[in-house]
Amino acid sequence: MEQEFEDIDSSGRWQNLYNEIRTQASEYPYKVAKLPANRNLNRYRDVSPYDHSRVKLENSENDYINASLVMVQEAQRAYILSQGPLRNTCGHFWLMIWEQCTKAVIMLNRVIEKGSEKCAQYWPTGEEMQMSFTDTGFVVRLLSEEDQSHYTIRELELQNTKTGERRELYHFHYTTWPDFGVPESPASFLSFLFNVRESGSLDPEHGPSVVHCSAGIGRSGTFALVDTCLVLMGKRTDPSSVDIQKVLLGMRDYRMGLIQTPDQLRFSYMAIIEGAKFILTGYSVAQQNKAEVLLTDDLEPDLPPPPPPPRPHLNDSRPNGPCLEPQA
Ligand code: PTR
Ligand code: PTR
Ligand code: PTR
Repeated sequence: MEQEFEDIDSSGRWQNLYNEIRTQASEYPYKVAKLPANRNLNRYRDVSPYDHSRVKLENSENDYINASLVMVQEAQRAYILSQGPLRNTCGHFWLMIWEQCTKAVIMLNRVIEKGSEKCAQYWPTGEEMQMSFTDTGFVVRLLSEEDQSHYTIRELELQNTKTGERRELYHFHYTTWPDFGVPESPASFLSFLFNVRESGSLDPEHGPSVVHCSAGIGRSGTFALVDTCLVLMGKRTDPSSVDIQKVLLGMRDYRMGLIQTPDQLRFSYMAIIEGAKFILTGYSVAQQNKAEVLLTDDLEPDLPPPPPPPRPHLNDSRPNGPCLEPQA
């Protein structure tokens, strides 16, 4: 994989490779997204969820939300990739999170980018400021907030006012990734990803995590691709058999436009290559967090050769709990 990366770099083929992926990607109908009734529920005219993989709201007059369930069977991963909520869809967004038994929201954009609103402010910014979404009956509170240099981790409480139940969930917010751009370094991104993984939110005993940016395709696609490829490399006896382009094409069957620039594709390769060095040597998360230090300082960490530890196989079924039957 490293050799492949070097070759593409030295021959300047990222644009070609990206174009190939775009032409090879299949297209599917997205009729529901285009119904007149749903017009004001989409942030961008040209980014729609396919009908076959869209997430449906269950307890709502209109079941439409601009979000797609992206599944990679072999990795036992499922993510909901979503547009950044609009002001008039925040209630729908929380309803989806509740119904899907989501444990973490992974946000990769800022509310304001280049001077305009790229996503509604859908969570409270202070512990004293709860937010109510009366259309769907949810109340959200901020329980804690921890700032890192490139991201912020929050704990939120989501209350369903119709049943009185409350759940806690994580808000992992990467704050330094420009749209149509890439994170500052693989290390800062990997530190973020390892934190998300360590929370257990991506594991199959929870519903799918919700990953969003502004359109829910460029940055969100990059995040999902890197995570999935790292899972696959950890599972296979031959990690080098993981074909990044093939994995991306597979994910594009579930949501259009995943990864929006040749440089985001190049960054995905870098993050997968660097991430694999940590995953395959079975480093603990504490050590993985040092990735940031090690890699930012441009020191090649002196790692032992990678004997892939047998990763525990995650259960297919979720244990009994308040979220018994999330959408498969
Ligand atoms: N792909 C975009 C287009 O063709 O419209 C290009 C684009 C780039 C759009 C940046 C928006 C961008 O962000 P902003 O609207 O904040 O300038
Ligand atoms: N039509 C919009 C544009 O090109 O600007 C759609 C769009 C916006 C697509 C943002 C991708 C975007 O990036 P991301 O998915 O990372 O928010
Ligand atoms: N902002 C994007 C654009 O207009 O270029 C929106 C977009 C959506 C672009 C999907 C491309 C998409 O699919 P693909 O990358 O496969 O062409």
